[in-house]
Amino acid sequence: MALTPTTLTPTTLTPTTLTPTKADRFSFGLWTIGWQAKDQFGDPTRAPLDPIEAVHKLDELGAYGITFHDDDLVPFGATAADRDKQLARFRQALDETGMVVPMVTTNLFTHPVFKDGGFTSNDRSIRRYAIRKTLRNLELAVELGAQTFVLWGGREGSEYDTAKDVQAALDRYREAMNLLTQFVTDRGYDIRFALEPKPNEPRGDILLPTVGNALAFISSLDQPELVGVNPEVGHEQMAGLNFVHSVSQALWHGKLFHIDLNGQRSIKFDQDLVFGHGDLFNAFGLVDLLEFGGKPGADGGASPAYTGPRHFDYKPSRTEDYDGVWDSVRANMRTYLILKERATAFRSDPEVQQALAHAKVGELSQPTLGEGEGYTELLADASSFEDFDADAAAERGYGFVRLNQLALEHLTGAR
Ligand code: GLT
Ligand code: MN
Ligand code: MN
Repeated sequence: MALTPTTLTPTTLTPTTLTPTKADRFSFGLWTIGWQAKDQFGDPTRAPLDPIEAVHKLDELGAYGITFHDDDLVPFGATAADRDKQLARFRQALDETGMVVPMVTTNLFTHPVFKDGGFTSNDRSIRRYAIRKTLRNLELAVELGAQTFVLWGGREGSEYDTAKDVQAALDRYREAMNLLTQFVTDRGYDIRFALEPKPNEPRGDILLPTVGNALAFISSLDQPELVGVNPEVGHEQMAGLNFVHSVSQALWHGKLFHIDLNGQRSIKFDQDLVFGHGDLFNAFGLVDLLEFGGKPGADGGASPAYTGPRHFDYKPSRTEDYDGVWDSVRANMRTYLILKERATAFRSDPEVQQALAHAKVGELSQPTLGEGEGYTELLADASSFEDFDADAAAERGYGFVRLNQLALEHLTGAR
């Protein structure tokens, strides 16, 4: 197809559809825009950001929610009076803007006390302290109306196999999770937990490194229904995994309680780039999944697969001043909306529908066995084996490349 200015003019991308509104449910972590860009090798390049300013600015830019770690909002070790004062200021900013707090999380990784972890530290007194710190923050999360409590166990892990009894660590992880779910059940709190996997960094190896590991762990808990996952784009991609597959399986288990959107370019350190600034093709697949991957039900699969917050967990690059920080906030939301538009165009293109049919994508939803059929009937069906012409069936191509090229052309605005 010739790329003329006409064919490259996006028909569905209008300023209106690309302007974020509260209905889009975009949220940002206070630690993302508030990151002062101190890294392993260099000092901060930005001044601290007042959480109150963060609330106002995010509201102005079209986000609906803000999330935080206890220590992002109230500095570690603050007096009770200072804590109350800061929380009052924060609540006022929320009231003034209508911004909500859909998720809260606890910092069990910055203070040196957590150098060997929180819930799974070898030191029992530190494990007890970590649970207490989490319980205090859980109360705050409930007070602020959060529906999800994320647990990223960045320090739960080891560098040396001799230094950590992994099975004992998993016992302690489970003990902590069972206590937390018991606590919210007893108190009647309406909040669920979401474990955030990451393979490594800051620890050499982190426990529950992938979505799959976390899902298996959750099935061993006392109240598994209260615990799901908070997958992050870059964390799965750091392990060379396909994020769309990870999220699909989380959805399949009914465990996608929250999501961290960002960008990552291949297997390396955690880049926390703006959403779409890493593997753009995979980002397209993800938005298509979240928006249009609903299970076929009464509406034939037209409802979104995921209705929770679209939460951005990224780091505005160290090169940026505050103008750059706010540009990066806009970029995250705009990219999501662009991809949503592109996925809509992809889905509604008759040529795509024809290519999907040719690729038999829909046929996979058809059960392999017929109604009431079991192995007896299957064994009796000569057409499934004795008379089946495997060579003939093997000859036909699926046309996946053409389908993927159509996706690329929609993604790039060429169609
Ligand atoms: C930290 C980490 C993120 C987690 C945050 C929640 S903290 O910034 O890199 O991926 O989501 O604890
Ligand atoms: Mn990350
Ligand atoms: Mn994250």
